[in-house]
Amino acid sequence: MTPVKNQFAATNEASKKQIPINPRSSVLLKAAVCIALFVGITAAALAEDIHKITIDGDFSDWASVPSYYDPVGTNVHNGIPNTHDTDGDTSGYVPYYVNHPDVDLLEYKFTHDVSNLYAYFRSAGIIGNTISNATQQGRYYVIVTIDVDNNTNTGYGLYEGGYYPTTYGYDMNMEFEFYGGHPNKGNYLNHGATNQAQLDAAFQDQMNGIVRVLPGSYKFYPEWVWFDSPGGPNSGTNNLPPPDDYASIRFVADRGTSYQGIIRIALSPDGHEAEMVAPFRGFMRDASQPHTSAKPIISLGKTINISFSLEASGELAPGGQWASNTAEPIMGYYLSPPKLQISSLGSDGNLVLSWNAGAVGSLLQRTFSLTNPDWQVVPGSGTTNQVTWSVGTGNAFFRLSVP
Ligand SMILES: [Ca+2]
Ligand SMILES: [Ca+2]
Ligand SMILES: [Ca+2]
Repeated sequence: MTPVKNQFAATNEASKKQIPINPRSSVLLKAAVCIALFVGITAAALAEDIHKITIDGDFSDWASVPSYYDPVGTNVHNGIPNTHDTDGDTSGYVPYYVNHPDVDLLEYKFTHDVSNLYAYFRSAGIIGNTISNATQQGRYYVIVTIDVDNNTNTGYGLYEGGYYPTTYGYDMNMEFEFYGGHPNKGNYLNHGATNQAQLDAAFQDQMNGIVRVLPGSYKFYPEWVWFDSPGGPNSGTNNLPPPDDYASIRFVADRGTSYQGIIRIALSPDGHEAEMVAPFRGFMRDASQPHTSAKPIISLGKTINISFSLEASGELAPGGQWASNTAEPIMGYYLSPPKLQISSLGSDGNLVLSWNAGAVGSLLQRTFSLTNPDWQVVPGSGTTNQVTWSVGTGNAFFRLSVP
């Protein structure tokens, strides 16, 4: 088989890295057909398969995603009461128990596809449950905090926000706010500032579609809703520069006006479960120039660490107090590219190439030679995850191109 490393190296897309993985390729060689599969590298980190999740309140699409669990009720974990106050902001603070079933996280999951992060929460009580009356407007937060560079020297430690048990290195959030009895907004946050001057610089960066991953703090953060449309009354106030000039952002504050951007959430009919999506693009791009080729902060092939918290005010809680529940983080989550594989070779000589169902939208490309390759999209491959190829007598090379 002709070495293809150099051809691959000409691209930036993680999904195109080459591993000859399938033992059936030897069969193919006997048939005088050399099949090169360009798939994701194998990582030592937690490499979960990609899944396509629909944000619709039906949780059957999560069935094959691995679960993580958090204690219930008055249980203590790592010396920290399960649901607790958020009054502390030091690493050594030991919070006290607050009875607040709505934020009592029991189970959580995380997955991704080629362009989105997805989080799943199951609570003992009702997610997003907030009071609304003449004098009270309740607050509820579904929070996913991400160490986007797998580096504890950037970002902040959870304790600064009153979240325990604490872990470190969190740079950005995807979160959803419920306020005064309704879903209010889904937004991104950047925790890469430790003072007002750095915060001002971060706002300027984000207006230009840039996030710098820097040492940060809980206290100083821009918070924005991303819209896949130009600015307007119900969308952004800042149009973004190319290559994101189809989009706009609006800086938001908690308890503010309601906006529907690209971070979305759906609850189960009983309110115990939530599924949430945050597209990669809302995490913006790094500061390299020109900006049109700046790298996305979140993309396939990266390894991230992920913390889950539920947090709410206390009007509807038996304990009557603000409380939160933070889970053990998912460490070393590898954003695996879709896997291209040969799923069958029929006696008729037909070859079935397939890739993850969650990666529908990717394009299968083929070339007949790796010398001056002419990669052509296999017709119809963009709407399926399986293509049948009639094997001839020459060579054929395949790769999967993610959107
Ligand atoms: Ca669903
Ligand atoms: Ca819990
Ligand atoms: Ca970090």
